[in-house]
Amino acid sequence: MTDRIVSWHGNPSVPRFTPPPGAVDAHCHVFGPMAEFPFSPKAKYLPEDAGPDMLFALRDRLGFSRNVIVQASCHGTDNSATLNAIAKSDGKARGVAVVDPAISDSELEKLHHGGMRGVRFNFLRRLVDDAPKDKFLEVARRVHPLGWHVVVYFEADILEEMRAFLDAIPTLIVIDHMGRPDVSQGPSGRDMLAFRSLLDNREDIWTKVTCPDRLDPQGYPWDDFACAVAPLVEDYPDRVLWGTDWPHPNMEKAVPDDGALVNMIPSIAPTAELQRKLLVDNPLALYWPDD
Ligand code: 0GY
Repeated sequence: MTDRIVSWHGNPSVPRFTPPPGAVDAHCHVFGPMAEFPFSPKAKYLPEDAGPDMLFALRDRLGFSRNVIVQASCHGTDNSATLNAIAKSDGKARGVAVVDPAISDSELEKLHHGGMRGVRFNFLRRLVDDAPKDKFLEVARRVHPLGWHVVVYFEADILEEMRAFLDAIPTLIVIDHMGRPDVSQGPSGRDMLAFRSLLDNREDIWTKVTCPDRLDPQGYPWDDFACAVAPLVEDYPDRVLWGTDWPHPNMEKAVPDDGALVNMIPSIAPTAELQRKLLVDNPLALYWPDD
């Protein structure tokens, strides 16, 4: 790993679709700046800086009001870069942390005061060296009293082996990118049906209907994604979140235009009511419940 990579669009378009007032980009990250917040020695990719000023400029350009910043794997379990971005946001950002299972209670409290409201468990082998389910469960039990939820990132090929683990989590669960289904199978394909069965098993499993650029091999305009995902939003309108995924880690070979990502929101949430739930009501309930 030598060259630092750029995985985001240099000049994203201003979207034609206007998000409703108060819209939240509920899945995005910051990278560095490295001079202040070095990357983890275990990082699997080494990005250029994509710090809070860039993120907030994008938020405004896209017509959003707030961000949920998810600690990216390249920063390991040192949440300083994410906390720094939250602190600079004037209350317009909250976060999801990644923690060492040995973290102390007082460190967890500090993360809470810094704006963290969830913890992420990442099961992607290309991103992390290990994903110890027993230790993750212990973390989930410990963050429960803080009112946090757990964000779980896994791919469709391990969905079956995730069931018992998910069942044992005591908090609300948010699954990243719908567990990465093969959207070309369509809305009733094997992957989507298996994913729906998770949602049907527990009312407190939510998901992010995100990343057409990652999930649709046909590419822009991501029609397979829209076709597979719109019925999910319609059937589970109170349990879905949306985000840009900026700065699109590992997407340097197929960088999406963030404006185009926003333009496709009506393809998965066609009514004003669905859009309000997806972009405003649901993320506020999870990340700003006191507002
Ligand atoms: C995402 C997806 C990816 C990366 C990360 O933390 C990360 O590095 O989440 C990925 O490469 O699939 O949600 O940003």
